[in-house]
Amino acid sequence: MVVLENPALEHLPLVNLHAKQTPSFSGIPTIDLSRPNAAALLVRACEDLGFFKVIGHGVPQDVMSRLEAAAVDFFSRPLADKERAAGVANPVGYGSKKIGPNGDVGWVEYLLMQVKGGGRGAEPVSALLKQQGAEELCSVLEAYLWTVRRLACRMLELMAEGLGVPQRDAFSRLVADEESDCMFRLNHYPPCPPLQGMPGCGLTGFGEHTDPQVISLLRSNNTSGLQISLRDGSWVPVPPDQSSFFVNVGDSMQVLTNGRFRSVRHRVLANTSKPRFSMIYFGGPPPRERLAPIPGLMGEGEESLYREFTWSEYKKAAYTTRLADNRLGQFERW
Ligand code: GA4
Repeated sequence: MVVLENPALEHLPLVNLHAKQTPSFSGIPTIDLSRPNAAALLVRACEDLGFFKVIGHGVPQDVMSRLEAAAVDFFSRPLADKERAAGVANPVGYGSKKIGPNGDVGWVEYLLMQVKGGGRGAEPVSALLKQQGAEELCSVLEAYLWTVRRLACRMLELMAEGLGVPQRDAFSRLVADEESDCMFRLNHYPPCPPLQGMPGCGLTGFGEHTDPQVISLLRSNNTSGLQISLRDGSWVPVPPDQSSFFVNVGDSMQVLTNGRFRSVRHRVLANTSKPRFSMIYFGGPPPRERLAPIPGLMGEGEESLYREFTWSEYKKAAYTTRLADNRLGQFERW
């Protein structure tokens, strides 16, 4: 079993496992992309929760399990090897427990990569990995990123259709461009030792946050831990499903839809018995792209809730914040 170096459990954030439950919550919506009603269901899920599960997605099981196996193999290497192979995260590279530059920590180790051209490669981390003998990880990454980017575009097109936006690629073009600023993250949450003398407390794997990008596509092994926050502030667990994708709306999409779609807060709790592995594709726009509500979506006299900004401005601002901060707050107009 891999144990993170220098655990220092007492310095990691805890969560109250007995927090209030929402009795009316009817579960995570599951959307079959091969069904004709997918566009309408996607829109409803993005408006209600900002989160849904996708089946009928067309990503071959083999690509998903090969990437998982390569990730398991990578994380099983000694710490110094992982740091050498990917570089120490800043922000891309290999990171252990430290998330972002502003003091956030979690019971997690990860590999964070920049994805050039909307999914055509994960340079420069992937070049480094190749030199260090992680060829299988590199080659399967390429196949995975290619299919997952296609899936992201397909869902974004369906969302535009479901919203009645005349331009089919109004959202998808943002993540499909040569210049699109996408990222990819492999996370490993080792099982954490039970917390002595602290009943009702769980250890944070990845603290609560919203994703800054347009859309995020997550796939994990069959270990629980992911939770999403509902509008009333309560947290609900997301039952794991290794053959499906979990999708969340990001801050940029909330802006593009003038608040109709909800950028959902989510977090991961460490599991006491099983390791969790997750892989997340973050579809982001080109740096110079101006983020503002899509004109075709605005009602008569409706004004933007946000002042205009570019993705590069937003990303820069995001890196000055803590994970749990409300990043869009400083861009709201009222
Ligand atoms: C959250 C979503 C993605 O994982 C990420 C994260 C990024 C990082 O880990 O470097 C950030 C975080 C994320 C939001 C606020 C800043 C930046 C850590 C952090 C404290 C890769 C992203 O794009 O934003």
